Amino acid sequence: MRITRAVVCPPAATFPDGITSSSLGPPDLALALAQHDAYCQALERLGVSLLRLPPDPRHPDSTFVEDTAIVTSRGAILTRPGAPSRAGEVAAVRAVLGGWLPEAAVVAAPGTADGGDVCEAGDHFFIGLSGRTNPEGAAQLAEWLAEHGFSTSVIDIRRLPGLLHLKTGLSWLGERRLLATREIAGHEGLRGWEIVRVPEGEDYAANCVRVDDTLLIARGFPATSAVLGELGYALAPVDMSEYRKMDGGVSCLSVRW
Ligand code: CIR
Repeated sequence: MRITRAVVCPPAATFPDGITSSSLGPPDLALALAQHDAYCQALERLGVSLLRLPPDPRHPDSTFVEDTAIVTSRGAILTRPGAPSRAGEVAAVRAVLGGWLPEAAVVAAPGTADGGDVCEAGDHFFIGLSGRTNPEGAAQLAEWLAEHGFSTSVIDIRRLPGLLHLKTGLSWLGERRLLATREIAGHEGLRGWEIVRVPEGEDYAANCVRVDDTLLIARGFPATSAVLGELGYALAPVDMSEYRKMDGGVSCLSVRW
């Protein structure tokens, strides 16, 4: 799917109160806002029109909009986030998507699912089973995607402690090619796909977003940038330091379609 639109939501004043497992310290809100601005500009330079939600201080993690919806070329499905504190984030995204998409399905209880666990790879979707996306949620996503003509496979990452979401360690680079951390690269669910491994020590760079032939990637990971550059991708680096402190990566800051 060629990406032309994205929903974004800047961090609110409560952003440092969000969920995190990182020990990198609290995020600097002013810097996070500046990084968000630069992220938005990078998407716009790549031809993506943005739908901007207002900051939502009631939900500290609301800037990670990706987790609330999956939008495909054939429709959208709203998630039911696995972290209870994030459940209320879906309404704002539902409202903004409603203006653009005729119908949006929803993940229903007892299912839970986060968009960060859904990796689109053309007509195939990898669905991560994680601490956030449970088997019921993954099954509902798989059923909905199948009804819309997509194939799916489930990748269980519950025993891979370094990964909050599937896409924390996996990104689609186009055609049959994936970028993956070592931790996930050998997963049997990825057999048959060409895997580009993220160089040692740069796992955070595994989460990137492809827009046409350009990859939006985290700045500061030179070995990964070199590998991707050699493969012929144009790179659009963005500063992510403040989002990394809250366990967020490049893809988390937008819902794209
Ligand atoms: C959370 O723990 O839910 C947020 N602090 C980070 C969410 C990152 N989202 C993503 O990877 N799609």
